[in-house]
Amino acid sequence: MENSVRKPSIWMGTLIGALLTPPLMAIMFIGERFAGLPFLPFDFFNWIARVLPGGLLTFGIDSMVDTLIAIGYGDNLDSAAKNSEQLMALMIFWVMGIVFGTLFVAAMNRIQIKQISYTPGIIFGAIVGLPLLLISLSVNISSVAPTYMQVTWHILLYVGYGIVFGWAYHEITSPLLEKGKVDAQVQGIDRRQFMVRVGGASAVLTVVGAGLGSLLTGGSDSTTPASGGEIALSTTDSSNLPNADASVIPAPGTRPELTPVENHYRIDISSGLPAMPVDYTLPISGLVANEVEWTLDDIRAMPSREDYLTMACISNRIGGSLISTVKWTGVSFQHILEQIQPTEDAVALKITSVDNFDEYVSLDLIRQDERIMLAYAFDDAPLPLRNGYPLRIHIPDRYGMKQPKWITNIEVVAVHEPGYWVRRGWSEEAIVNATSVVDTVATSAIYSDDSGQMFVPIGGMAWAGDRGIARVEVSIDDGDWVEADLRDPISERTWTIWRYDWAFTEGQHTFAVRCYETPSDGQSDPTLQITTQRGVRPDGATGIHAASASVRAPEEDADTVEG
Ligand SMILES: Nc1nc2c(c(=O)[nH]1)N[C@H]1C(S)=C(S)[C@@H](COP(=O)(O)O)O[C@H]1N2
Ligand SMILES: [Mo]
Repeated sequence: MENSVRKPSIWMGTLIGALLTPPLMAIMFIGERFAGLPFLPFDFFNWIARVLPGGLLTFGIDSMVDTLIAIGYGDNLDSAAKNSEQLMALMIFWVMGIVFGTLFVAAMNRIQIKQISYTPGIIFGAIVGLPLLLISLSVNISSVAPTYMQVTWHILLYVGYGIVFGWAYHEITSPLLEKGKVDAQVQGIDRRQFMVRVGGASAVLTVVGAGLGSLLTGGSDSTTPASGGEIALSTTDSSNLPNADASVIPAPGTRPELTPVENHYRIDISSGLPAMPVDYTLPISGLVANEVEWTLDDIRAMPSREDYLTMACISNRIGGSLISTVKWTGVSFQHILEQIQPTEDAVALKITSVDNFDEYVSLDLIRQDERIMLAYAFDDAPLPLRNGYPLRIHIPDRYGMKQPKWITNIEVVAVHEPGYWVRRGWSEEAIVNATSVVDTVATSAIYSDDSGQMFVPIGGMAWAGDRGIARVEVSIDDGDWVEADLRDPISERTWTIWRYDWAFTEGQHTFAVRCYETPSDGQSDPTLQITTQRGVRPDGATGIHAASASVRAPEEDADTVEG
């Protein structure tokens, strides 16, 4: 009889994998929302991102960013990038399910099974599930469920997944086993009907699961600490900033001088947000006379400093959106060194984060610069989870890659080693490059002076870390560089808003900008920003930003700026 059994094509396995994997993801999603259990597609993706060589990863991210900019997501790059990263994670997991489905049917076709048995399915579930479980246990930082729960949950899920695969295989072969020789046509119809039913059930389960899961949350991007218990409410009133009396008014359409905290850019190595323990403490150990383990309240009770700071990602492109300005509050690391008393041979702090990100900060640098801080607040409210709750560091004049978030441990060590991104080929010092950007050509704010001459306000920002902006110049249609007006910045470490009101001629024009940073000695001439176009890797982008706009007299005003 067995000779008459026509084995299903392995493409049936492909289809089964494609159909059965989305419901598995949906159930995992519910588990994550309900019980804080790991969501394996994200864990798997984060793991791949870590084991891939740095260059390959950067290439992948660069291509993704290029695509996002090309399809018009340039303004919202960081959240668009996170979303596409998550989409990519789901796709990869699905494709994996498809591959496994194919292999499963191929394997089943080789072993002759005479009656229904759960064993092959369970074995299959274990083969797929075990490595994923181990990966999850090693990289997951967002789960709040105890380990035994995580293990039990995934064993159940994968045994179930395997059993359903086994059952599906049985269903597509059993009519033949039972009825013996059946003609190919009947066989085809049976299989087709079966697949349609599985597809329907799979679609229902997936939609219900995803819907239920998202009902349980405001989205994983919530700014409320998952387990910190504090709600971030900004109390900073932007009409009350230190530069409130500045005479230069930003051109309409210039970016907000103070970034609303919820719009602060976000860049990190994981697709999800980590969970921080409710009873968080910060241990500082290693080469110190006085080991400490501080609670957040201990740290908040220390003498604090407040600084308005602009921070940018080293991956920010010229004119990009990975740059923001808010008020930071924290404790000077000089104060912390006094408490812990590093020993003679101590050289650096090794800072480790919940996501295994790490960076080193030299003690000499701290001793020279009281501004290096352990920060706990943005705009007077606890750090949002996405921006590093409960503690992060800030070092003046460095790109974000030098500023770990979600700090869980500080060890005082004798050797300054390269940190997470430095090991992956990025700049060792990561000193920010001076940069300037055209935000707006405010064609809707065209005005005329007494003589009837019409002007269009042009504006944007310039930033050079803690070095300060001495001068900004604009060039229209490659003409001479003319000086723009500078608004007093909120602080010497925030971006400077500039404005230039141009006596325009109608038409399509190009507006380029460049800045000069204040020389460190305060004596010599200001230094021009690097104007050579250079990509972000490894030292951060340089080059001139320009925008083009069509400018007409107000009757038929055009309001378009193209980067
Ligand atoms: N723990 C941790 N800290 C981190 C990172 C990270 O991936 N993990 N990314 C760094 C990078 S590359 C940048 S640009 C800044 C971004 O900080 P933000 O997300 O608050 O804007 O965080 C830095 N600190
Ligand atoms: Mo970054």
